Amino acid sequence: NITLQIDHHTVEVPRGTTVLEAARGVGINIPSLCYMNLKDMCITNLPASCRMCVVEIEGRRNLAPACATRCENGMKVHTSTLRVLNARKTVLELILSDHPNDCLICPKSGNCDLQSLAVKLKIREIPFAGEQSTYKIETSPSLIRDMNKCIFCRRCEMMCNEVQTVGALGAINRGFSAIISPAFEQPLTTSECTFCGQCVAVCPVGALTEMDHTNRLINDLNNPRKTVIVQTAPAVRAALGEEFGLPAGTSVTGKMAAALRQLGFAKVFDTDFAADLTIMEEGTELLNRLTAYLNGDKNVRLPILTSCCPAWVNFFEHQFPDMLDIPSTARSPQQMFGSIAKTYWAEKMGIPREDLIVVSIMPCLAKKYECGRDEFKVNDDPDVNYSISTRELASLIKRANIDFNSLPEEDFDQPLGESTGAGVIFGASGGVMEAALRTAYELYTGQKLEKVDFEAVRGLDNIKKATVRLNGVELHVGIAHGLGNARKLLNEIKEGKSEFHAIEIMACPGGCIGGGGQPLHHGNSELLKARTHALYEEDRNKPLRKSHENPYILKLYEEYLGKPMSEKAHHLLHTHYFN
Ligand code: HC0
Ligand code: SF4
Repeated sequence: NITLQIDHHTVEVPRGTTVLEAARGVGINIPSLCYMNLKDMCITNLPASCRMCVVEIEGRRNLAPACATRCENGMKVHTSTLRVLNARKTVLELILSDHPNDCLICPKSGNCDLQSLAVKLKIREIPFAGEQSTYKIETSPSLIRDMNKCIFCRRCEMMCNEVQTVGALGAINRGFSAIISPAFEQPLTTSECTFCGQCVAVCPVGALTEMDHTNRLINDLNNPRKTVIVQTAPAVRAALGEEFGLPAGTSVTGKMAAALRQLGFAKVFDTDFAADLTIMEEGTELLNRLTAYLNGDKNVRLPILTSCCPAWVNFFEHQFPDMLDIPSTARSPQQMFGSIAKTYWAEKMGIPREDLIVVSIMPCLAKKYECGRDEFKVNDDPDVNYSISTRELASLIKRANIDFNSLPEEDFDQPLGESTGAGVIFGASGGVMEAALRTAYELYTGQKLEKVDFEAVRGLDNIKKATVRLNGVELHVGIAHGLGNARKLLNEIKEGKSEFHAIEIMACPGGCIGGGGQPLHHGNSELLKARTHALYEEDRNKPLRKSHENPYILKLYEEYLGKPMSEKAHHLLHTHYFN
């Protein structure tokens, strides 16, 4: 270990620790814009480009960036001398000299690191008046890209290239013209972008934000001719509370349902219901493929890959076009919900399709894009009209003057609001696989599964593995979160080296709980762990924890779909892939 002095603290840290981390460890929050550290995933952004974290080290002539300076024995560091404060102020003034001054109407206002620093350092004028960038603002189904606001921290680039290995964003041009952009300055829509939104999740300013649908929703909720219903994704309940000052990991399922009712939705339903439905379809597909494989059918492709994450679907369609027959054909729970709501439920209620609006609340930005895919429309009417993010929901609740924290706990409406614990854990990496295992085990063996917790598939390890015995058969499953990890598993399949029968993939770190539409995670893995914990707690407390025990799912099959993978189920709940 190394001992050093930081301001008035004597600090002992392991060798290799940076001054920034050592200081934060004792509560000295040295400001930074570009630095990011996803410890559990071994990812750090260390371009040392913003220079906000400079400190004075005794015996050194120049100020040093704390994020890129390793601690040394006996080092004496000062983090807030006059020289340091003046340097930080100048750096910030320089950044602001080429930044639009429109905080009042910026989508990131109130949640912007640059704005907070300007407040903290008491910036009252911007002395370096000069040329300003004038880039066109680019919109896509999921993201808005405003390069006038980019401060070149390169966090987005790191997420897109290192974590996701998508490579849609990179630095181009030089000097004043340098920007972060898809290659050849093409729009995101024609690039390799998957709309995972991880670049948005780490952008410290308003350069990358979500496509906002809140005004559209307010209009629809106030249209007397429309019935507007809502579904909420599993991961939203584990993070929404953060927007109202509740500690990370507070589950706000009941308050969320109450808030949605107050906002004016005619019915408050749950995507978790459709997650249970997904397990019925995907689980059956897995067992069918496995049985055929065990019977020596040479045409059957294993492993089967989950297909509920739209950024992941986008990724394999773009990057592995020769493997489109491996993923499950099951639609995502979001889309299964829309499909069932606009057929089974609408028919039951006597609501004409054109008068029904289905909105989803998602932790995800790719879900916005998924709603618009042509396969999920009937006569040009989307099964899910549009999706709003956890952050957008929080802003709506605030706009409607709802005191979220004092709301009562309310239940979802039935029948599309009933779910088991298996549906809840979909929101965390490993959850879809665990849910599938709970059902596949019982359907395959005909025996009751006593221990429903599959600990091996949980957590933030990059790639997780488990082996489950189904009678005499050993089922090998793998789980990856983050598209870079997914790529590794895909390459193994391509090379014929995959050891798995089934693989779950979610595009975002930690699964949907770390989605691009959640309160920004900024690469903080403790936050992801707390949210994950909230979902497993909710699962543990549910009376039913296996998808095939959901009484309303059983009723849906009985009254409408027949059995899993039936012709009707195929038509309403399955899809195909394109490149
Ligand atoms: Fe997810 Fe989903 S679990 S992708 O992460 O499967 O967004 O939360 O809603 O559709 O259920 C996101 C979360 C969902 C879907 C579900 C799946
Ligand atoms: Fe890259 Fe995802 Fe951002 Fe697209 S949304 S640019 S894939 S990080």
